Amino acid sequence: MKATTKLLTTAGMGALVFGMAAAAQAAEWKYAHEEYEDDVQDVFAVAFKEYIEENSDHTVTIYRFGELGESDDIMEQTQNGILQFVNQSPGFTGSLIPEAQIFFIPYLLPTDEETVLEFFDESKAINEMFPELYAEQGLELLKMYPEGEMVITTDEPVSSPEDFEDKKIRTMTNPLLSETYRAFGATPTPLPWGEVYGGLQTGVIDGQENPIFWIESGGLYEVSPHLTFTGHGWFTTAMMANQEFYDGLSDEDKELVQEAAEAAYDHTIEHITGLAEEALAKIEEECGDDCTVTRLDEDQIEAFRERAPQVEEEFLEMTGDGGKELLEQFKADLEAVQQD
Ligand code: 6CS
Repeated sequence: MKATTKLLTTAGMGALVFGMAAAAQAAEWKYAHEEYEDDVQDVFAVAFKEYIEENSDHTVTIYRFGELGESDDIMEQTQNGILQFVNQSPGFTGSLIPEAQIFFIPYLLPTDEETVLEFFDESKAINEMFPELYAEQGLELLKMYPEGEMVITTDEPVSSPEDFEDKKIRTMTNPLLSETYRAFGATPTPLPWGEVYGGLQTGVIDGQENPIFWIESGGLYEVSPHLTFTGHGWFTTAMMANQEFYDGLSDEDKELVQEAAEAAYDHTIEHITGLAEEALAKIEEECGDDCTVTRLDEDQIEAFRERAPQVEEEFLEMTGDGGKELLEQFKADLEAVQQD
């Protein structure tokens, strides 16, 4: 064989081996979340997928609500390594990580959207303490973000704790949220998402809480037409990876995943700005006189707010010293953004 041919052959082989190695590195990642197409968690997931696919050879397949089961199922699949990424809300994670229930202490977060967004950006409790708590459960927390202010929907208008007497209010399945609704005077009924619409329709439950965009997109107002703005909290969610999977990534891929989560966060925050107002306008147009919208005034809010300390106490009882430290940091972070 001539020397030049031999050289070319060696170079060709090298290119082939290099190509095979690059192909072997192109991974197919699976990502599940709790919502439907175009809902907030889906907007996040699609932005994450697009960033990954535009900046690497990897692909991301998104699974939406119901495709792989309920919220608890997709968490289990992520912990078992069947899925690489999951978006699960503290409303469900609270039964796994008790400290995640902090979001259900009523009136802890303000209602002002700008302050809340700044809090999520800058909070040490959110960005430094929560990742450690999730890591204890084999999860690499990538982002926590708000989806919208909580609004209660019921079968009759409500404006006081007395109006909640005998009302069965569906809660997500963490024990502290049940405590909140007990404190509000209602009978809490923890249920997974898949049972909520039917439960409202059949009268198994008399009401539920969720952000306005979800009340609109899921058509909850059709079966639970009286909306009350109580100002008691925000629907918060979290996106994470299986930790073993994440730890096994190259430094380059870890950076890619972090950047994709950042890009998805920025895009999602932009998406939720003004979303509640748009969704409420759609509900009012669809529902007309069949729906009512009640915005509690300060005195009415006070009747609910004065019941918050008993929920905070319960949180501390459930979470011990770790919860106390988290709550103190959470409050300090809030104070810092409220002073700005
Ligand atoms: O209420 C729930 O269970 C659902 N709410 C929202 C806004 N997202 C997913 C969650 O499962």
